[in-house]
Amino acid sequence: MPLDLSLYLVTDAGLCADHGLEETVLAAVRGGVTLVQLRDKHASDAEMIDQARRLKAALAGSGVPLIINDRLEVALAAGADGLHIGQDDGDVARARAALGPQAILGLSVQTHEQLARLDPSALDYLGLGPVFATPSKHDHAEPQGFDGLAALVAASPLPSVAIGGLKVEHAEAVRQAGADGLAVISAICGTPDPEAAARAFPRR
Ligand code: TZP
Ligand code: MG
Repeated sequence: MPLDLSLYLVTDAGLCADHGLEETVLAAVRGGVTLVQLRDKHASDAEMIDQARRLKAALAGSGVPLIINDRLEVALAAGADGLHIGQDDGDVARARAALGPQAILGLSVQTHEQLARLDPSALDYLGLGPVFATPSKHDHAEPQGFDGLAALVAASPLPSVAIGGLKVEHAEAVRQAGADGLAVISAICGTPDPEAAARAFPRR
């Protein structure tokens, strides 16, 4: 299955609570989301494994992969399709070795130094940002804007997805910056109609 980064939904337990996590994710997939990342900074590993297994079952047959944020052990235990890690979330080589060659492995990158250091052979894609400041991540790095994003994309050895404060109206600028897609939390989760919110993004 080729990796389609065009519209990447990252979940948030609080923002997805209105319609329920599974229902929000399924609605978003009906609306055109191409990749789902389960992200929960507060759940225990056991809770996250349970959520991941339920989401994985719900997504069966959709062709949309389920990626786990940060926690390698959760990704392994839940049989998820992949893992997304940040700069401080452990070793890329170790994650690749544990997950095997078929799994999707993504890394968040904020700077050119980080780009210069990474081993692209162990990774499938990069998350680049934040493009804008966002209340959805309390400890985010300095916002890049679209010029900073374009510079990171130009230096990236891998497919990339932009993240951070992105809404429908930014899709064209993200495309022009060269990224392969947008990753969003609040533009879909926490909206009154997650399916319509996803559908509003331009197809690629
Ligand atoms: N990483 C960088 S910004 C961000 C993450 C997880 C949050 C993105 O959320 P939103 O609501 O799309 O700005
Ligand atoms: Mg992380």
